[in-house]
Amino acid sequence: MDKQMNQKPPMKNGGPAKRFRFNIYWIYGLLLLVFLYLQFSGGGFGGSRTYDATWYEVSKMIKQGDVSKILVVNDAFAEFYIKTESVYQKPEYEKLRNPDGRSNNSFYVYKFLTLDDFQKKLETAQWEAKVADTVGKNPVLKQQIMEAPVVEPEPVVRKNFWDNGGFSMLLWILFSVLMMVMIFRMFNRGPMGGGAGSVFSFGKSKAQLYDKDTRVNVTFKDVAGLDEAKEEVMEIVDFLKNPKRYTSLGGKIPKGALLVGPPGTGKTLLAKAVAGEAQVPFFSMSGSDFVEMFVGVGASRVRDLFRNAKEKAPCIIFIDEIDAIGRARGKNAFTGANDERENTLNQLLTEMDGFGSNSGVIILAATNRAEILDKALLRAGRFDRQISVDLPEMEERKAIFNVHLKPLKLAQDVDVVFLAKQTPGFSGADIANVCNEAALIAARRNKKEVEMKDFLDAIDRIVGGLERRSKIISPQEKKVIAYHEAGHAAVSWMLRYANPLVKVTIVPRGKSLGAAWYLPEERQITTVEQMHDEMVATLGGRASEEVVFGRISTGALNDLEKVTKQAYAMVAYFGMNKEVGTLSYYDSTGEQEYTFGKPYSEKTSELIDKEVRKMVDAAYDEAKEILRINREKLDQLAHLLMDKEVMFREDVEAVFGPRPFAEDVTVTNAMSSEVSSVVNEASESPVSQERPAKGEN
Ligand code: NHX
Ligand code: ZN
Repeated sequence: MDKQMNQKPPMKNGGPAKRFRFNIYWIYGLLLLVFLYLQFSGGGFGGSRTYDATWYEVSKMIKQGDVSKILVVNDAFAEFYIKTESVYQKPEYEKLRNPDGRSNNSFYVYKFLTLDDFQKKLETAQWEAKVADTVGKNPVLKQQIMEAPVVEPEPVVRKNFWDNGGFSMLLWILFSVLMMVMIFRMFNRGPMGGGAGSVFSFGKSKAQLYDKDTRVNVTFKDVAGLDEAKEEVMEIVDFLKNPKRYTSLGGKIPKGALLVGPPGTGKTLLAKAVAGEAQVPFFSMSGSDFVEMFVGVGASRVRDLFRNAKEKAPCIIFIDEIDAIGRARGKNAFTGANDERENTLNQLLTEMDGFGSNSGVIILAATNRAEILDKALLRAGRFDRQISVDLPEMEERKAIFNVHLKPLKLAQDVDVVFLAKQTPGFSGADIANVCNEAALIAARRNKKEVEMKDFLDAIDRIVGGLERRSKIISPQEKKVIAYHEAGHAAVSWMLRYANPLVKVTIVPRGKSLGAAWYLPEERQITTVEQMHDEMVATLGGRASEEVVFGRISTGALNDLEKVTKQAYAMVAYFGMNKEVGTLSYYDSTGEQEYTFGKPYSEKTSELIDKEVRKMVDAAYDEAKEILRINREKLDQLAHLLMDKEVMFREDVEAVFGPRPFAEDVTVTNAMSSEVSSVVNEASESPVSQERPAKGEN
């Protein structure tokens, strides 16, 4: 179903041609040969078994006429073979029988002291047997019996594998096989069987090649959303298709472009679409494929990759997760492993400079953190274009949903627009996951079609984790949980800038025991008021516990963590605190993170702590105040929750009445002029902490 994420390579085509390939099966074959050799050299494996026998036992077999053959091996011991019919008729030979019920290749071994002695004993026994047989027989029969041939011992010379140093030879073979296995294991990291996985191409690039035979069949039509990125990338396609147009004016074709964006937003898909549109060969590999524990391997893989690419030019090289090799050099220089990565990076830089810019090889690379890449990679002439691939917005999500919904059997009630609205912050991969999960949920419920409810449950599951209804929660705890969540709901309902509530649940899910779900407004900037109200709403849970029970719990851990971080960011990063001032201690370069301590003095540090504390205290007091004023409504909500476990926006509305400022919130969504006016308002008004209620607890 999933064009965006799971493009499987149509075919693997790592190295040049299929030549003699060494793999683990050769070793198995070798072992089998050794085994067969042992089998036929009389090493004593296989179906035939031998049993040591005393003279008493052997002579009894002779006297009973059961012996079919006697072999005297190397003048050292004798092998007594028993007639097959005796083996299967007489119980004393049971152990010689084979499961097939017919054959009989096992025998008794009698070890004698001297050959002479053995022959004498044998003759005596055979004579005794005849004599015994003749007892009570008529003379003719007696004569016949006495003259009948006896089983003559046949001398055989057998070179014994074990006695001729066979054991040490076997050890030696085993040892060398083991060594070979170990060596090939070391060389054979990565997928077996592919040309690139074999010993002979160690140090060759592991890039997957998509060319004429295995053409990439992704085009821009398959890429939903990402309109700006597509436009940028379209230019690259044009470079590859009509290089003349650009070079004739003296321009140079760019060497590379960097696709930057959070995971799952479709960077790889976009790169594939470029190759698909341009109809050129496409080399794809991951940055981590270059990294190997052996020295020089990464660099030689880079060299090999570029050599292959130049042969196929014009073409595209795509390096996924380039941060694996492109991280800034010279950091954490204490580990030796770093050097290898630096070599690889240096080689990559050299190669990018090395080929003429008109040779028609364009390098696309993807990363989710451009800022940690080495500056040398980003300078002009290398990855000088950065194409940002962002999380999809409403309309784009709608388009992505449409792509992924196509293969599903949908019920009438599925509303793409609603789904897109309910999934802010989801990436393309997340949306693909939602669609798939919805189909699985519907299948589990034995439905013929995927319904809207399945989609909503899938979204819940992806956001909040698995439901854990089996978790045992005492009535006491349930009450606390219900009041905690009802607190969130009540406080957020009464706050002008808090995010609109979607639902509240006290069904344990993932790691949390309950949750209030909001629909975050999709906005680019956040005002002080919005941050403040969000903090108050987040503290509503703990505030409710305190107001209702006078006793607080550990359950607010996540809430407090979030609030503390937010307050800290407001004070130290966004310059939103009067005392600390319009300063930002944020460091977007990420360079001096470990070298220096905090970029402010001890005094400022104390001030920041104090102001953060003040801010959170004020928000907490505000939350408690709201709850005290609306105590009955809070009780109603909590009891509703304890009854139903889940509560929706409408239920809260039924208790509280329509949200006081609802219309203000929805307006800011659409028009950008509206948003900017809100910002102006924000910057004029003082940091809003002069709200009331520093009261009794
Ligand atoms: C726990 N989790 O881990 C339980 C399962 C207040 C109803 N003990 O704010 O789930 O209580 O609005 C060690 C000690 C997490 C580890 C205490 C990890 C506490 C979520 C917090 C709902 N919804 N909180 C919320 C929640 C919790 C937590 C801890 C811990 C609850 C609350 C976690
Ligand atoms: Zn909470």
